[in-house]
Amino acid sequence: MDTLELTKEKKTKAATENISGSEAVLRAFVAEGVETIFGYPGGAIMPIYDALYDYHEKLTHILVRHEQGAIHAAQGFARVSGRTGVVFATSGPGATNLVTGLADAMIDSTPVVCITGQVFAHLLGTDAFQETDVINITTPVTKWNYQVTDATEIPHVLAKAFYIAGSGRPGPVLIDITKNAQLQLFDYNGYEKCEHIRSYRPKPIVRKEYIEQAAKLINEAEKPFVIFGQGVILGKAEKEFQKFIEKAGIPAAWTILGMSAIPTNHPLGVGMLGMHGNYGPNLLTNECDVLIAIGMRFDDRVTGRLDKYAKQAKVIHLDIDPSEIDKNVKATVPVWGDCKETLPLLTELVHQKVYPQWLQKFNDCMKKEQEKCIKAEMNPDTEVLTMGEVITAINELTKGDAVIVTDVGQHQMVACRYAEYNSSKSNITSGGLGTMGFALPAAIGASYGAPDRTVIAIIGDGGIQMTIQELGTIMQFNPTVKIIILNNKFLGMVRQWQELFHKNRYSFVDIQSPDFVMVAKGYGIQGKSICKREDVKSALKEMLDHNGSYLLEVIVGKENNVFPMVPQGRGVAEVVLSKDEI
Ligand SMILES: Cc1ncc(C[n+]2csc(CCOP(=O)(O)OP(=O)(O)O)c2C)c(N)n1
Repeated sequence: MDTLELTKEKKTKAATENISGSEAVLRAFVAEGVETIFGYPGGAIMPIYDALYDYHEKLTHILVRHEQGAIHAAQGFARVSGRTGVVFATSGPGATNLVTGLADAMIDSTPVVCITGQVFAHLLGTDAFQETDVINITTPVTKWNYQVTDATEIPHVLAKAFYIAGSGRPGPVLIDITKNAQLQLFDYNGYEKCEHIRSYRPKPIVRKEYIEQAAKLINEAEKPFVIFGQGVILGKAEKEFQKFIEKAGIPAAWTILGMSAIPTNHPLGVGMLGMHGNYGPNLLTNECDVLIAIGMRFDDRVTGRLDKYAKQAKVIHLDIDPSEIDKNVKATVPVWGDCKETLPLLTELVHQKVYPQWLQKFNDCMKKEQEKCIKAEMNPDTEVLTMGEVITAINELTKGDAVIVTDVGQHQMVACRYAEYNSSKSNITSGGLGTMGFALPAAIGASYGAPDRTVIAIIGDGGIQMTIQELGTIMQFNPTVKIIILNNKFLGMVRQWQELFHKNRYSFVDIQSPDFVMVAKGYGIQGKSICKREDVKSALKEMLDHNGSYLLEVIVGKENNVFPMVPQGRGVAEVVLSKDEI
Protein backbone atom coordinates (compact mmCIF):
# COMPACT_ATOMS: atom_id res chain seq x y z
CA MET A 1 0.00 0.00 0.00
CA ASP A 2 1.50 3.37 -0.96
CA THR A 3 1.31 6.50 1.23
CA LEU A 4 -1.67 7.98 -0.62
CA GLU A 5 -3.73 4.88 -0.12
CA LEU A 6 -2.78 4.79 3.55
CA THR A 7 -3.97 8.38 4.09
CA LYS A 8 -7.21 7.61 2.30
CA GLU A 9 -7.87 4.60 4.49
CA LYS A 10 -7.18 6.60 7.65
CA LYS A 11 -9.56 9.36 6.54
CA THR A 12 -12.40 6.96 5.92
CA LYS A 13 -11.83 5.33 9.27
CA ALA A 14 -11.66 8.67 11.05
CA ALA A 15 -14.90 9.82 9.37
CA THR A 16 -16.75 6.64 10.34
CA GLU A 17 -17.97 6.37 13.90
CA ASN A 18 -19.75 3.57 15.63
CA ILE A 19 -22.92 5.11 17.08
CA SER A 20 -26.40 3.95 18.04
CA GLY A 21 -29.55 4.51 16.02
CA SER A 22 -30.80 6.80 18.80
CA GLU A 23 -27.68 8.94 18.60
CA ALA A 24 -28.17 9.13 14.82
CA VAL A 25 -31.71 10.48 15.31
CA LEU A 26 -30.45 13.29 17.51
CA ARG A 27 -27.56 14.10 15.17
CA ALA A 28 -30.06 14.37 12.34
CA PHE A 29 -32.11 16.85 14.39
CA VAL A 30 -29.07 18.98 15.14
CA ALA A 31 -28.01 18.92 11.47
CA GLU A 32 -31.54 20.01 10.47
CA GLY A 33 -31.38 22.96 12.88
CA VAL A 34 -33.96 21.57 15.31
CA GLU A 35 -33.80 23.27 18.69
CA THR A 36 -37.04 22.27 20.36
CA ILE A 37 -38.72 18.87 20.58
CA PHE A 38 -42.21 18.36 22.00
CA GLY A 39 -42.64 14.88 23.39
CA TYR A 40 -43.57 12.27 25.92
CA PRO A 41 -41.49 9.18 26.73
CA GLY A 42 -42.41 5.51 27.10
CA GLY A 43 -40.95 2.01 26.87
CA ALA A 44 -40.46 1.73 23.13
CA ILE A 45 -38.71 5.09 22.75
CA MET A 46 -36.49 4.84 25.84
CA PRO A 47 -33.18 4.46 23.99
CA ILE A 48 -33.83 7.77 22.18
CA TYR A 49 -34.70 9.48 25.47
CA ASP A 50 -31.55 7.98 26.96
CA ALA A 51 -29.46 9.52 24.18
CA LEU A 52 -31.32 12.81 24.69
CA TYR A 53 -30.01 12.91 28.25
CA ASP A 54 -26.63 14.00 26.86
CA TYR A 55 -28.07 16.54 24.41
CA HIS A 56 -29.49 19.11 26.80
CA GLU A 57 -27.15 21.80 25.49
CA LYS A 58 -28.15 21.31 21.88
CA LEU A 59 -31.80 20.28 22.08
CA THR A 60 -34.59 21.53 24.33
CA HIS A 61 -37.23 18.94 25.09
CA ILE A 62 -40.64 20.11 26.27
CA LEU A 63 -42.42 17.41 28.23
CA VAL A 64 -46.10 17.84 27.42
CA ARG A 65 -48.96 16.24 29.34
CA HIS A 66 -50.49 14.26 26.45
CA GLU A 67 -49.10 13.37 23.02
CA GLN A 68 -51.91 15.33 21.35
CA GLY A 69 -50.43 18.34 23.13
CA ALA A 70 -47.02 17.53 21.65
CA ILE A 71 -48.19 17.48 18.07
CA HIS A 72 -50.38 20.58 18.39
CA ALA A 73 -47.43 22.37 20.02
CA ALA A 74 -45.22 21.31 17.11
CA GLN A 75 -47.90 22.61 14.72
CA GLY A 76 -48.08 25.96 16.53
CA PHE A 77 -44.30 26.16 16.42
CA ALA A 78 -44.23 25.39 12.70
CA ARG A 79 -47.04 27.74 11.74
CA VAL A 80 -45.59 30.74 13.54
CA SER A 81 -41.97 30.18 12.55
CA GLY A 82 -42.18 28.66 9.08
CA ARG A 83 -39.91 25.84 10.32
CA THR A 84 -40.59 22.14 10.80
CA GLY A 85 -41.97 21.10 14.21
CA VAL A 86 -40.66 17.94 15.84
CA VAL A 87 -42.36 15.38 18.09
CA PHE A 88 -41.35 12.30 20.08
CA ALA A 89 -43.86 9.69 21.25
CA THR A 90 -43.75 6.10 22.32
CA SER A 91 -45.44 3.17 20.58
CA GLY A 92 -49.06 2.05 21.03
CA PRO A 93 -51.09 4.65 22.94
CA GLY A 94 -48.38 7.27 22.53
CA ALA A 95 -48.52 6.91 18.77
CA THR A 96 -52.31 6.73 18.55
CA ASN A 97 -52.58 9.91 20.64
CA LEU A 98 -50.84 11.68 17.75
CA VAL A 99 -53.45 10.78 15.16
CA THR A 100 -55.74 13.83 15.59
CA GLY A 101 -52.76 16.17 15.32
CA LEU A 102 -51.45 14.36 12.26
CA ALA A 103 -54.84 14.68 10.56
CA ASP A 104 -54.91 18.34 11.52
CA ALA A 105 -51.40 18.96 10.19
CA MET A 106 -52.18 17.04 7.02
CA ILE A 107 -55.29 19.02 6.11
CA ASP A 108 -53.67 22.34 7.11
CA SER A 109 -50.36 21.55 5.31
CA THR A 110 -48.18 21.91 8.40
CA PRO A 111 -44.61 20.58 8.36
CA VAL A 112 -44.10 18.26 11.31
CA VAL A 113 -41.73 15.30 11.79
CA CYS A 114 -42.91 12.77 14.39
CA ILE A 115 -40.65 10.03 15.68
CA THR A 116 -42.47 7.15 17.33
CA GLY A 117 -40.82 4.30 19.16
CA GLN A 118 -41.91 0.81 18.14
CA VAL A 119 -41.55 -2.65 19.68
CA PHE A 120 -38.49 -4.78 18.78
CA ALA A 121 -38.55 -5.86 15.13
CA HIS A 122 -38.77 -9.56 16.07
CA LEU A 123 -42.01 -8.82 17.96
CA LEU A 124 -43.73 -6.99 15.13
CA GLY A 125 -47.07 -8.57 14.33
CA THR A 126 -47.27 -10.53 17.60
CA ASP A 127 -49.61 -8.14 19.46
CA ALA A 128 -46.68 -7.31 21.69
CA PHE A 129 -47.13 -4.97 24.61
CA GLN A 130 -47.88 -1.47 23.27
CA GLU A 131 -47.66 -2.56 19.67
CA THR A 132 -49.92 -0.80 17.19
CA ASP A 133 -49.62 -0.80 13.46
CA VAL A 134 -48.89 2.91 13.41
CA ILE A 135 -47.88 2.86 9.75
CA ASN A 136 -51.29 1.64 8.61
CA ILE A 137 -53.12 3.81 11.13
CA THR A 138 -51.36 6.99 10.01
CA THR A 139 -51.07 6.40 6.26
CA PRO A 140 -54.05 8.60 5.30
CA VAL A 141 -53.01 11.39 7.68
CA THR A 142 -49.33 11.70 6.80
CA LYS A 143 -47.56 13.06 3.74
CA TRP A 144 -45.13 10.20 4.22
CA ASN A 145 -44.55 7.55 6.87
CA TYR A 146 -41.94 4.83 7.20
CA GLN A 147 -40.88 2.15 9.63
CA VAL A 148 -37.17 1.75 10.37
CA THR A 149 -36.03 -1.64 11.65
CA ASP A 150 -32.30 -1.23 10.96
CA ALA A 151 -30.27 1.68 12.33
CA THR A 152 -28.17 2.09 9.18
CA GLU A 153 -31.25 3.55 7.51
CA ILE A 154 -31.77 6.31 10.07
CA PRO A 155 -29.60 9.13 8.62
CA HIS A 156 -31.02 9.01 5.12
CA VAL A 157 -34.59 8.27 6.23
CA LEU A 158 -34.57 11.28 8.55
CA ALA A 159 -33.05 13.45 5.82
CA LYS A 160 -35.92 12.39 3.57
CA ALA A 161 -38.42 13.01 6.38
CA PHE A 162 -37.36 16.64 6.85
CA TYR A 163 -37.20 17.22 3.10
CA ILE A 164 -40.67 15.80 2.46
CA ALA A 165 -42.27 17.55 5.46
CA GLY A 166 -40.99 20.98 4.49
CA SER A 167 -40.94 21.00 0.69
CA GLY A 168 -43.66 21.61 -1.88
CA ARG A 169 -46.98 21.55 -0.09
CA PRO A 170 -45.75 20.86 3.45
CA GLY A 171 -47.24 18.19 5.68
CA PRO A 172 -46.65 15.77 8.54
CA VAL A 173 -44.22 12.85 8.31
CA LEU A 174 -44.06 10.00 10.81
CA ILE A 175 -41.00 7.79 11.24
CA ASP A 176 -41.56 4.71 13.40
CA ILE A 177 -38.32 3.24 14.76
CA THR A 178 -38.19 -0.20 16.32
CA LYS A 179 -36.41 -0.46 19.64
CA ASN A 180 -33.66 -2.73 18.29
CA ALA A 181 -32.83 -0.11 15.62
CA GLN A 182 -32.61 2.58 18.29
CA LEU A 183 -30.15 0.43 20.27
CA GLN A 184 -28.19 -0.94 17.31
CA LEU A 185 -24.63 0.29 16.85
CA PHE A 186 -23.61 0.98 13.28
CA ASP A 187 -20.90 2.69 11.23
CA TYR A 188 -22.04 6.29 10.88
CA ASN A 189 -20.67 8.25 7.97
CA GLY A 190 -22.19 11.63 8.71
CA TYR A 191 -25.49 13.25 7.77
CA GLU A 192 -26.35 14.62 4.40
CA LYS A 193 -29.45 16.73 3.93
CA CYS A 194 -31.80 15.50 1.26
CA GLU A 195 -32.46 17.81 -1.66
CA HIS A 196 -33.94 15.50 -4.23
CA ILE A 197 -36.02 12.35 -4.35
CA ARG A 198 -36.66 10.58 -7.59
CA SER A 199 -40.38 10.59 -8.45
CA TYR A 200 -41.17 13.40 -5.97
CA ARG A 201 -41.47 16.80 -7.61
CA PRO A 202 -42.26 19.38 -4.93
CA LYS A 203 -41.56 22.35 -7.20
CA PRO A 204 -43.25 22.04 -10.55
CA ILE A 205 -41.76 23.62 -13.64
CA VAL A 206 -43.82 26.69 -14.39
CA ARG A 207 -45.48 26.74 -17.79
CA LYS A 208 -45.35 30.26 -19.12
CA GLU A 209 -48.28 29.83 -21.50
CA TYR A 210 -50.63 29.44 -18.55
CA ILE A 211 -49.23 32.60 -16.94
CA GLU A 212 -49.87 34.43 -20.22
CA GLN A 213 -53.43 33.11 -20.42
CA ALA A 214 -54.05 34.11 -16.81
CA ALA A 215 -52.67 37.62 -17.39
CA LYS A 216 -54.86 38.02 -20.48
CA LEU A 217 -58.00 37.10 -18.52
CA ILE A 218 -57.04 39.48 -15.71
CA ASN A 219 -56.28 42.34 -18.11
CA GLU A 220 -59.64 41.94 -19.81
CA ALA A 221 -61.61 41.66 -16.54
CA GLU A 222 -64.00 44.28 -15.24
CA LYS A 223 -64.63 42.81 -11.83
CA PRO A 224 -61.66 40.63 -10.93
CA PHE A 225 -61.51 39.17 -7.44
CA VAL A 226 -58.57 37.51 -5.69
CA ILE A 227 -59.16 34.87 -3.03
CA PHE A 228 -56.08 33.60 -1.26
CA GLY A 229 -55.13 30.98 1.28
CA GLN A 230 -52.26 29.71 3.35
CA GLY A 231 -50.29 28.84 0.21
CA VAL A 232 -49.14 32.45 0.12
CA ILE A 233 -47.71 32.12 3.64
CA LEU A 234 -46.29 28.62 3.17
CA GLY A 235 -44.68 29.75 -0.10
CA LYS A 236 -43.13 32.72 1.73
CA ALA A 237 -44.65 34.80 -1.05
CA GLU A 238 -46.33 37.54 0.99
CA LYS A 239 -44.37 40.34 -0.71
CA GLU A 240 -44.86 38.90 -4.18
CA PHE A 241 -48.57 38.57 -3.46
CA GLN A 242 -48.91 42.13 -2.25
CA LYS A 243 -47.06 43.46 -5.29
CA PHE A 244 -49.40 41.50 -7.54
CA ILE A 245 -52.67 42.77 -6.06
CA GLU A 246 -51.33 46.32 -5.79
CA LYS A 247 -50.24 46.50 -9.43
CA ALA A 248 -53.41 44.82 -10.72
CA GLY A 249 -55.56 46.81 -8.25
CA ILE A 250 -57.68 43.77 -7.41
CA PRO A 251 -59.70 43.40 -4.19
CA ALA A 252 -58.50 40.38 -2.23
CA ALA A 253 -60.18 38.22 0.42
CA TRP A 254 -58.45 35.66 2.62
CA THR A 255 -59.44 32.21 3.77
CA ILE A 256 -59.18 31.56 7.50
CA LEU A 257 -55.66 30.17 6.99
CA GLY A 258 -54.57 32.85 4.54
CA MET A 259 -55.36 35.51 7.12
CA SER A 260 -52.42 37.76 8.11
CA ALA A 261 -50.50 37.14 4.85
CA ILE A 262 -51.24 40.81 4.17
CA PRO A 263 -51.98 43.34 6.90
CA THR A 264 -55.69 43.18 7.72
CA ASN A 265 -55.98 46.93 7.10
CA HIS A 266 -54.55 46.73 3.57
CA PRO A 267 -56.73 48.96 1.33
CA LEU A 268 -57.35 46.07 -1.07
CA GLY A 269 -58.03 43.54 1.71
CA VAL A 270 -61.77 42.98 1.78
CA GLY A 271 -62.06 40.42 4.57
CA MET A 272 -62.49 36.74 5.25
CA LEU A 273 -64.25 34.15 3.09
CA GLY A 274 -66.22 31.23 4.40
CA MET A 275 -69.29 30.11 6.27
CA HIS A 276 -68.71 32.71 9.00
CA GLY A 277 -66.61 35.07 6.92
CA ASN A 278 -67.48 38.61 5.95
CA TYR A 279 -70.55 39.48 3.95
CA GLY A 280 -68.96 41.15 0.92
CA PRO A 281 -66.39 38.50 -0.08
CA ASN A 282 -69.04 35.77 0.09
CA LEU A 283 -71.74 37.69 -1.77
CA LEU A 284 -69.48 39.15 -4.45
CA THR A 285 -67.79 35.84 -5.26
CA ASN A 286 -70.94 35.31 -7.29
CA GLU A 287 -70.61 38.66 -9.04
CA CYS A 288 -66.95 38.83 -10.10
CA ASP A 289 -66.07 38.04 -13.70
CA VAL A 290 -62.60 36.61 -13.05
CA LEU A 291 -61.87 34.74 -9.84
CA ILE A 292 -58.16 34.38 -9.10
CA ALA A 293 -57.61 31.71 -6.43
CA ILE A 294 -54.11 31.69 -4.96
CA GLY A 295 -52.77 28.98 -2.63
CA MET A 296 -56.23 27.91 -1.49
CA ARG A 297 -58.16 24.71 -2.02
CA PHE A 298 -61.84 25.65 -2.37
CA ASP A 299 -62.81 24.02 0.91
CA ASP A 300 -66.57 23.48 1.24
CA ARG A 301 -66.65 25.99 4.11
CA VAL A 302 -65.46 28.55 1.52
CA THR A 303 -67.53 27.51 -1.48
CA GLY A 304 -70.85 26.64 0.10
CA ARG A 305 -72.94 24.74 -2.44
CA LEU A 306 -70.67 24.05 -5.39
CA ASP A 307 -73.40 24.13 -8.02
CA LYS A 308 -74.12 27.71 -6.99
CA TYR A 309 -70.49 28.79 -6.70
CA ALA A 310 -69.06 31.50 -8.95
CA LYS A 311 -70.78 30.07 -12.02
CA GLN A 312 -70.49 33.43 -13.84
CA ALA A 313 -66.72 33.69 -13.37
CA LYS A 314 -63.69 32.49 -15.23
CA VAL A 315 -61.44 30.84 -12.68
CA ILE A 316 -57.65 31.10 -12.50
CA HIS A 317 -56.22 28.71 -9.91
CA LEU A 318 -52.61 29.05 -8.75
CA ASP A 319 -51.51 26.12 -6.59
CA ILE A 320 -48.39 24.08 -5.90
CA ASP A 321 -50.39 20.86 -5.47
CA PRO A 322 -51.75 19.54 -8.77
CA SER A 323 -54.32 17.41 -6.94
CA GLU A 324 -56.06 20.60 -5.79
CA ILE A 325 -56.50 21.93 -9.30
CA ASP A 326 -59.93 20.99 -10.71
CA LYS A 327 -60.71 19.02 -7.51
CA ASN A 328 -63.68 21.09 -6.36
CA VAL A 329 -63.86 23.96 -8.84
CA LYS A 330 -62.90 23.65 -12.49
CA ALA A 331 -60.13 26.06 -13.43
CA THR A 332 -60.41 27.97 -16.70
CA VAL A 333 -56.66 28.53 -16.41
CA PRO A 334 -54.66 26.25 -14.12
CA VAL A 335 -51.35 27.69 -12.93
CA TRP A 336 -49.49 24.82 -11.33
CA GLY A 337 -46.48 26.11 -9.46
CA ASP A 338 -44.92 27.69 -6.41
CA CYS A 339 -46.61 31.09 -6.01
CA LYS A 340 -43.25 32.57 -5.05
CA GLU A 341 -42.32 31.93 -8.71
CA THR A 342 -45.65 32.28 -10.47
CA LEU A 343 -46.80 35.52 -8.86
CA PRO A 344 -43.85 37.68 -10.04
CA LEU A 345 -44.28 36.30 -13.57
CA LEU A 346 -47.95 37.18 -13.48
CA THR A 347 -47.29 40.62 -11.96
CA GLU A 348 -44.98 41.42 -14.85
CA LEU A 349 -47.73 40.74 -17.39
CA VAL A 350 -50.73 42.36 -15.73
CA HIS A 351 -51.65 45.97 -16.38
CA GLN A 352 -51.50 48.58 -13.64
CA LYS A 353 -55.18 49.20 -12.85
CA VAL A 354 -57.73 50.32 -10.27
CA TYR A 355 -61.38 49.34 -9.98
CA PRO A 356 -62.93 52.04 -7.76
CA GLN A 357 -66.57 51.12 -8.41
CA TRP A 358 -65.98 47.42 -7.92
CA LEU A 359 -64.02 48.04 -4.71
CA GLN A 360 -66.81 50.34 -3.53
CA LYS A 361 -69.21 47.38 -3.69
CA PHE A 362 -67.11 45.57 -1.10
CA ASN A 363 -67.08 48.69 1.05
CA ASP A 364 -70.86 49.00 0.74
CA CYS A 365 -71.24 45.39 1.86
CA MET A 366 -69.01 46.11 4.83
CA LYS A 367 -71.26 49.03 5.76
CA LYS A 368 -74.26 46.70 5.64
CA GLU A 369 -72.43 44.15 7.80
CA GLN A 370 -71.53 46.95 10.18
CA GLU A 371 -75.17 47.99 10.47
CA LYS A 372 -76.66 44.53 10.84
CA CYS A 373 -74.05 42.47 12.71
CA ILE A 374 -71.23 44.52 14.11
CA LYS A 375 -73.41 47.17 15.72
CA ALA A 376 -75.39 44.48 17.51
CA GLU A 377 -72.19 42.80 18.60
CA MET A 378 -70.76 46.07 19.89
CA ASN A 379 -73.94 47.40 21.46
CA PRO A 380 -72.92 49.02 24.77
CA ASP A 381 -76.55 49.04 25.97
CA THR A 382 -76.86 45.27 26.20
CA GLU A 383 -76.26 43.69 29.55
CA VAL A 384 -74.09 40.83 28.43
CA LEU A 385 -70.64 41.07 26.96
CA THR A 386 -70.04 39.81 23.44
CA MET A 387 -67.00 38.03 22.05
CA GLY A 388 -66.54 40.76 19.45
CA GLU A 389 -66.10 43.39 22.15
CA VAL A 390 -63.29 41.39 23.72
CA ILE A 391 -61.45 40.90 20.41
CA THR A 392 -61.81 44.60 19.58
CA ALA A 393 -60.31 45.50 22.95
CA ILE A 394 -57.41 43.12 22.25
CA ASN A 395 -56.81 44.92 18.95
CA GLU A 396 -56.65 48.25 20.73
CA LEU A 397 -54.09 46.99 23.22
CA THR A 398 -51.88 44.87 20.96
CA LYS A 399 -52.17 47.17 17.91
CA GLY A 400 -52.24 44.10 15.66
CA ASP A 401 -48.80 42.86 16.69
CA ALA A 402 -49.79 39.73 18.66
CA VAL A 403 -49.91 36.13 17.51
CA ILE A 404 -53.47 34.96 18.07
CA VAL A 405 -54.10 31.24 18.40
CA THR A 406 -57.74 30.24 18.39
CA ASP A 407 -59.55 27.04 19.23
CA VAL A 408 -62.69 25.91 17.41
CA GLY A 409 -66.20 27.27 17.67
CA GLN A 410 -67.96 30.62 17.84
CA HIS A 411 -65.00 32.37 19.50
CA GLN A 412 -62.77 31.19 16.61
CA MET A 413 -65.05 32.68 13.99
CA VAL A 414 -65.48 35.93 15.88
CA ALA A 415 -61.75 36.22 16.59
CA CYS A 416 -60.84 35.56 12.98
CA ARG A 417 -63.36 38.10 11.71
CA TYR A 418 -62.38 40.86 14.13
CA ALA A 419 -58.68 40.35 14.87
CA GLU A 420 -56.26 42.78 13.29
CA TYR A 421 -52.80 41.78 12.14
CA ASN A 422 -49.80 43.68 10.87
CA SER A 423 -47.58 40.76 9.97
CA SER A 424 -47.72 37.30 8.48
CA LYS A 425 -47.95 34.01 10.43
CA SER A 426 -49.94 35.71 13.17
CA ASN A 427 -53.26 33.87 12.96
CA ILE A 428 -52.89 30.26 14.07
CA THR A 429 -55.98 28.08 14.07
CA SER A 430 -57.18 24.63 13.18
CA GLY A 431 -58.81 25.35 9.83
CA GLY A 432 -59.46 22.16 7.90
CA LEU A 433 -60.01 19.70 10.72
CA GLY A 434 -61.59 22.08 13.22
CA THR A 435 -59.93 20.38 16.18
CA MET A 436 -61.23 21.47 19.57
CA GLY A 437 -58.35 21.37 22.04
CA PHE A 438 -55.89 22.73 19.48
CA ALA A 439 -55.33 26.22 20.85
CA LEU A 440 -53.70 25.76 24.26
CA PRO A 441 -50.92 23.40 23.12
CA ALA A 442 -50.54 25.21 19.78
CA ALA A 443 -50.06 28.48 21.67
CA ILE A 444 -47.38 26.82 23.81
CA GLY A 445 -45.60 25.73 20.64
CA ALA A 446 -46.06 29.18 19.07
CA SER A 447 -44.39 30.79 22.05
CA TYR A 448 -41.27 28.67 21.34
CA GLY A 449 -41.49 29.44 17.62
CA ALA A 450 -41.83 33.20 18.17
CA PRO A 451 -40.26 33.87 21.58
CA ASP A 452 -40.21 37.63 21.06
CA ARG A 453 -43.90 37.98 20.26
CA THR A 454 -46.97 38.14 22.47
CA VAL A 455 -48.91 34.91 22.05
CA ILE A 456 -52.60 35.03 22.94
CA ALA A 457 -54.75 31.88 22.96
CA ILE A 458 -58.48 32.46 22.57
CA ILE A 459 -60.47 29.41 23.61
CA GLY A 460 -64.04 28.40 24.39
CA ASP A 461 -65.12 26.87 27.68
CA GLY A 462 -65.58 23.56 25.83
CA GLY A 463 -62.30 23.44 23.93
CA ILE A 464 -60.10 24.40 26.87
CA GLN A 465 -61.35 21.32 28.71
CA MET A 466 -60.09 19.06 25.95
CA THR A 467 -56.40 19.84 26.53
CA ILE A 468 -56.47 21.74 29.83
CA GLN A 469 -53.78 19.45 31.17
CA GLU A 470 -51.23 21.38 29.11
CA LEU A 471 -51.37 24.07 31.80
CA GLY A 472 -48.96 21.65 33.47
CA THR A 473 -46.54 22.08 30.58
CA ILE A 474 -46.71 25.86 31.09
CA MET A 475 -46.16 25.40 34.82
CA GLN A 476 -43.05 23.30 34.27
CA PHE A 477 -41.37 25.07 31.35
CA ASN A 478 -42.59 28.66 31.72
CA PRO A 479 -43.40 29.69 28.16
CA THR A 480 -45.42 32.89 28.16
CA VAL A 481 -48.94 32.29 26.91
CA LYS A 482 -51.85 34.65 27.55
CA ILE A 483 -54.97 32.50 27.72
CA ILE A 484 -58.41 34.01 27.24
CA ILE A 485 -61.42 31.78 27.82
CA LEU A 486 -64.54 33.22 26.23
CA ASN A 487 -67.05 31.43 28.40
CA ASN A 488 -70.63 31.30 27.09
CA LYS A 489 -71.43 28.26 29.25
CA PHE A 490 -72.40 26.30 26.15
CA LEU A 491 -70.76 24.37 23.36
CA GLY A 492 -71.64 27.56 21.56
CA MET A 493 -71.29 26.75 17.90
CA VAL A 494 -73.27 23.52 18.19
CA ARG A 495 -75.88 25.33 20.28
CA GLN A 496 -76.16 27.97 17.55
CA TRP A 497 -76.86 25.28 14.95
CA GLN A 498 -79.38 23.60 17.25
CA GLU A 499 -81.13 26.94 17.69
CA LEU A 500 -81.13 27.81 13.99
CA PHE A 501 -81.59 24.44 12.31
CA HIS A 502 -82.90 22.03 14.96
CA LYS A 503 -85.78 24.11 16.36
CA ASN A 504 -84.04 25.11 19.60
CA ARG A 505 -83.67 21.49 20.69
CA TYR A 506 -80.55 21.92 22.81
CA SER A 507 -79.16 18.43 22.95
CA PHE A 508 -76.14 18.06 25.24
CA VAL A 509 -74.54 21.44 24.59
CA ASP A 510 -74.97 22.71 28.13
CA ILE A 511 -71.42 22.15 29.41
CA GLN A 512 -70.36 22.69 32.97
CA SER A 513 -66.93 24.01 33.74
CA PRO A 514 -64.64 24.01 36.72
CA ASP A 515 -63.50 27.26 38.30
CA PHE A 516 -60.92 28.01 35.62
CA VAL A 517 -59.08 30.59 37.73
CA MET A 518 -58.72 28.03 40.54
CA VAL A 519 -57.50 25.41 38.08
CA ALA A 520 -54.92 27.86 36.72
CA LYS A 521 -53.91 28.67 40.28
CA GLY A 522 -53.41 24.98 40.91
CA TYR A 523 -50.89 25.02 38.11
CA GLY A 524 -49.21 28.13 39.47
CA ILE A 525 -50.68 30.36 36.76
CA GLN A 526 -52.20 33.69 37.72
CA GLY A 527 -55.72 34.38 36.53
CA LYS A 528 -58.89 36.40 36.79
CA SER A 529 -62.52 36.10 35.78
CA ILE A 530 -64.59 39.06 34.62
CA CYS A 531 -68.11 39.57 33.33
CA LYS A 532 -68.52 43.35 33.12
CA ARG A 533 -67.90 45.58 30.14
CA GLU A 534 -66.09 48.19 32.19
CA ASP A 535 -63.51 45.61 33.33
CA VAL A 536 -62.53 44.27 29.89
CA LYS A 537 -59.75 46.68 28.99
CA SER A 538 -58.15 46.88 32.41
CA ALA A 539 -58.25 43.09 32.79
CA LEU A 540 -56.70 42.59 29.35
CA LYS A 541 -54.04 45.14 30.17
CA GLU A 542 -53.28 43.43 33.46
CA MET A 543 -52.99 40.12 31.59
CA LEU A 544 -50.66 41.54 28.95
CA ASP A 545 -48.51 43.41 31.47
CA HIS A 546 -48.16 40.39 33.71
CA ASN A 547 -44.73 38.84 33.57
CA GLY A 548 -45.46 35.30 32.41
CA SER A 549 -48.49 33.25 31.50
CA TYR A 550 -51.93 34.37 32.60
CA LEU A 551 -55.46 33.03 32.30
CA LEU A 552 -58.33 35.45 31.84
CA GLU A 553 -61.88 34.15 31.80
CA VAL A 554 -64.46 36.46 30.25
CA ILE A 555 -68.08 35.52 30.78
CA VAL A 556 -69.94 36.41 27.60
CA GLY A 557 -73.58 36.20 26.51
CA LYS A 558 -74.85 32.62 26.66
CA GLU A 559 -76.90 32.62 23.50
CA ASN A 560 -75.16 35.08 21.22
CA ASN A 561 -74.99 33.92 17.63
CA VAL A 562 -72.27 34.42 15.05
CA PHE A 563 -73.23 36.18 11.85
CA PRO A 564 -72.73 36.58 8.89
CA MET A 565 -73.38 32.98 8.02
CA VAL A 566 -73.70 30.95 4.85
CA PRO A 567 -76.10 28.26 6.08
CA GLN A 568 -75.00 24.76 5.15
CA GLY A 569 -76.35 23.61 1.81
CA ARG A 570 -76.75 27.15 0.49
CA GLY A 571 -74.75 29.13 -2.03
CA VAL A 572 -72.25 31.83 -0.99
CA ALA A 573 -74.55 34.57 -2.27
CA GLU A 574 -77.19 33.37 0.19
CA VAL A 575 -75.08 34.64 3.06
CA VAL A 576 -77.28 36.00 5.84
CA LEU A 577 -76.66 38.76 8.34
CA SER A 578 -79.14 37.78 11.03
CA LYS A 579 -81.42 35.03 12.27
CA ASP A 580 -84.54 36.49 10.60
CA GLU A 581 -82.95 36.09 7.16
CA ILE A 582 -82.54 32.30 7.49
C1 LIG B 1 -62.60 17.42 18.92
C2 LIG B 1 -63.88 18.03 18.49
N1 LIG B 1 -65.05 17.53 18.94
C3 LIG B 1 -66.21 18.08 18.55
C4 LIG B 1 -66.24 19.16 17.71
C5 LIG B 1 -67.57 19.77 17.25
N2 LIG B 1 -67.66 21.16 17.70
C6 LIG B 1 -67.39 22.21 16.91
S1 LIG B 1 -67.55 23.68 17.66
C7 LIG B 1 -68.06 22.95 19.06
C8 LIG B 1 -68.44 23.77 20.28
C9 LIG B 1 -67.27 24.47 20.87
O1 LIG B 1 -67.64 24.97 22.11
P1 LIG B 1 -66.69 25.93 22.91
O2 LIG B 1 -65.33 25.37 22.97
O3 LIG B 1 -67.31 26.25 24.19
O4 LIG B 1 -66.60 27.21 21.97
P2 LIG B 1 -67.77 28.21 21.50
O5 LIG B 1 -68.36 27.67 20.24
O6 LIG B 1 -68.77 28.29 22.61
O7 LIG B 1 -67.07 29.50 21.28
C10 LIG B 1 -68.10 21.56 18.93
C11 LIG B 1 -68.53 20.62 19.99
C12 LIG B 1 -64.98 19.62 17.24
N3 LIG B 1 -64.90 20.62 16.38
N4 LIG B 1 -63.83 19.07 17.67
